[in-house]
Amino acid sequence: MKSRAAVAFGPGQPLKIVEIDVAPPKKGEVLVKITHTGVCHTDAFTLSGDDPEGVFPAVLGHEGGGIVVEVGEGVTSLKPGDHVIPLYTAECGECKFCKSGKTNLCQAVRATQGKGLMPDGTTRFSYNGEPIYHYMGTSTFSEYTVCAEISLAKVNPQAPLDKVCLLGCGVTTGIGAVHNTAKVKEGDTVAVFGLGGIGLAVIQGAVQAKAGRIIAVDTNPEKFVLAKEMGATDFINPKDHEKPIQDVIVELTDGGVDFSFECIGNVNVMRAALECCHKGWGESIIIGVAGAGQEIRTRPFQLVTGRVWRGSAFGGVKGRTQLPGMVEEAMAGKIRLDPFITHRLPLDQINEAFDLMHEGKSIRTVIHF
Ligand code: NAD
Ligand code: AHE
Ligand code: ZN
Ligand code: ZN
Repeated sequence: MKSRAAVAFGPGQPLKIVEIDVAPPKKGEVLVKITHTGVCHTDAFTLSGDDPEGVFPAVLGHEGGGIVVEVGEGVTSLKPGDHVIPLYTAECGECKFCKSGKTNLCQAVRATQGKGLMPDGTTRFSYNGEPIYHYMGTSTFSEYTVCAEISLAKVNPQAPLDKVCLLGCGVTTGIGAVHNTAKVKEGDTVAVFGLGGIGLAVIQGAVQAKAGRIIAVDTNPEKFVLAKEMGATDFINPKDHEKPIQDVIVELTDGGVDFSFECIGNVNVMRAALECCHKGWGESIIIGVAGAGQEIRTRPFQLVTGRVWRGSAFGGVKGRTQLPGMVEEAMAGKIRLDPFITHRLPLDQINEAFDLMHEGKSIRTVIHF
């Protein structure tokens, strides 16, 4: 079938809106009509060419919501008409990772997903007869996309897809990192580096966990307005200080924070986020994605003296099991989505969403088809 899509033809190039061909779903696959998609910084990261897994031409997008149109052979858990959120972290329930009870990082389709291919090693997208690659197993920047059955969470059909699409990445990642990865407890002091969609969701999670103090850090002071509205208690612009920002935070907090979250993808900030943690127990969670060749550094003494470095992907959330419940929480007002949606644009204007993000003007732009 034909589908309007925003195609990334090469690194650093604007997306091009074209009509692509989408082949029917094969065994274990599902054709989804995407109604809405957010634009996450990771889409911009991959488009920039910095992603070691970035392949072109590709249909990017991984923060979407849609409706099942057709199911392939053997698909039993979904049927046409079901409302779904595509998952870049699948959940097969059967692999070593799923069964471990220790991680959400299902590996059932991860290898092919990282190559921009469906699990059988081929692509369902083409343009002028030439293959177009998939992205993160989701490719939500297309009116129609094909996902593995295990890469789709079935959600309440009453849920507004133009909002709950944000649970496909940003909001879930931030909230999940607080509860599943860090396990923030009442009264804890938290520092959040980077106040985009991820950082704001961390603040929301920290408020839910009843953190005592939530220190919001960003080089763009305009981001403090929403961070405050979300529940942050302290605001720091590193540009206002001559000292390293970790020293400023350690002084402000009588020795450092209980938890810090890096929500930028800057390896220097990752170091600062670790080093602002309290000696003996402070934990720093890396959420930001850094480019090819980038590495983190600190003195091992930082770890010897009890600080912990962790990472979090999709907030440690198991998508098929847990996302439907998070959608219910959003519908019940327990998870706020509205503050994240600063802009709405039609697919034709998707490049403006990237501009708004790079200019620091948006938190999330939701694209409609
Ligand atoms: P965003 O661009 O909306 O927000 C980033 C924020 O960081 C901006 O407010 C910016 O002003 C701020 N910033 C930039 N440099 C800074 C610095 N040196 N010091 C302080 N603040 C600084 O991005 P986003 O969509 O919120 O994504 C944030 C990061 O999280 C990205 O790296 C993205 O790829 C990553 N991410 C990871 C996961 C995961 O599962 N691990 C999921 C989603 C996004
Ligand atoms: N492809 C990159 C890594 C990108 C990355 O770390 N992705 C995050 C999700 S970002 C969503 O906005 C993630 O979940 N990673 C775990 C996984 O399995 O991909 C690279 O460096 O190769
Ligand atoms: Zn994302
Ligand atoms: Zn699995």
